Amino acid sequence: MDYKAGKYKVSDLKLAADGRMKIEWAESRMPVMMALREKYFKTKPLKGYKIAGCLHVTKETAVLIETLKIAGAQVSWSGCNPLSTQDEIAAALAKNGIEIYAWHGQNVKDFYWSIEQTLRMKPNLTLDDGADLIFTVHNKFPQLIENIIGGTEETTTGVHRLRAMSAAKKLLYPVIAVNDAETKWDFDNVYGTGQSSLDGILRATSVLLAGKNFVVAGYGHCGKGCAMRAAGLGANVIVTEVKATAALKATLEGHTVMKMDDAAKIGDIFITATGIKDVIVDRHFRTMKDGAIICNTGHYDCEININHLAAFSKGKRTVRANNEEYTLKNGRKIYLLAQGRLVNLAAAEGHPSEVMDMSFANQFMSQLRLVNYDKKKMKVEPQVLDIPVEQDQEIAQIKLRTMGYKIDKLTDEQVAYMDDYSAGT
Ligand code: 9W4
Repeated sequence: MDYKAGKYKVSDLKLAADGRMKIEWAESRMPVMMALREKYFKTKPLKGYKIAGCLHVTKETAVLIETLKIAGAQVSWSGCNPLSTQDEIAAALAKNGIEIYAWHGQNVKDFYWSIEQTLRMKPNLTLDDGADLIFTVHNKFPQLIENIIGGTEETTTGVHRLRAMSAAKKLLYPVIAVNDAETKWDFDNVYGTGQSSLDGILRATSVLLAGKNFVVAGYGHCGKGCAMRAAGLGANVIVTEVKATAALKATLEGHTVMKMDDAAKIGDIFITATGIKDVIVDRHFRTMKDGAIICNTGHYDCEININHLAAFSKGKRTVRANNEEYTLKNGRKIYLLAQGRLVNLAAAEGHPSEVMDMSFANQFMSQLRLVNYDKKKMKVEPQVLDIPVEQDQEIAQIKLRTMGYKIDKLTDEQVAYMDDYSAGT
């Protein structure tokens, strides 16, 4: 462990060169973040502001951290999940003078110790993924709140908890719900999870998808993304659902819909994306074909009942990274990927950098918005704030521009026509 009090605690500073190369790769795929650097590196609108962040230490997060720094902020950082920190990234950030406390495989005590270190700078802003930093401030260091102008929150779960806290009048500073930006959740879930889940399956198995029966459990945004990409690679997509409207959408997208009891008998590859437990259970394992591959991309690892699988097995061995072969009591073999955990994170690299580009542009612009309120001496009540529609449009516009696309604009006459209520049809 490399530790310098008040500066960093990371696994191994010698990993910094490798981490820097990965960060540069992410930079080359994150044009919106690069455009924000270009726009703000001279004026440094965040100068004089201290940001404590608690978010997965990945190559994309490194791009966010260094963009905040380039725009003038003083930053201190910890990871928001004990298993998500990439040690080479943490090393590269520490080497670049970022205050960071994060290493892979932290225990709960290390985890909160790291968060507390980031608060020693007495931040003016917090940046969260899961709201642990906000909770730590409120529960353990309420004296810091007088210095804090606001915070931002990245995830659905975090935003949900903060809304509950706000309703109970327990939230003591304003927090922007970055998760609810259209350029965040709509793209993360469909295109990010869609591609990275297929990526995880391929890395763990290297199977041909064309011609296979690919069963997607759940047709929410993530399921839709997985189904779309599997179909693109030539698989026959079968969707299982409990919600009639979602199932109907799946059929109109060209997929087959059936009950899991029926899909279990014919599926070659199964992916769960429901957010519900016990989607694949004992009676399904009993009817599955020899060689079936099963995995999960939902947030919790209870969608596939692994206890049932183990109970119906007579043996198990690891055949490849993130791929365990279960030999069933009926003689057939089933392959479980990433132990039923999120296959896109455990067997691949999560959302591609191009997708994180937009999520983190929302983070950056939300931090800047809070700073601008402060500069204008605007008093914002403690509450969960939405992302303005203009911010979504601006981020989408920059993304399109960097991709080389131009779009049309309504003329004044067209706007007047749309708003005209004087004449009927
Ligand atoms: N990563 C994660 C969490 C747990 C975990 C034991 C070895 C989420 C969003 C972003 O949760 C995240 N457990 C692992 S690997 C692993 C990884 N194990 C379990 O066996 C493996 C996580 C956001 N994100 C992207 O999606 C891409 N860049 C990002 O910043 C990152 C990580």
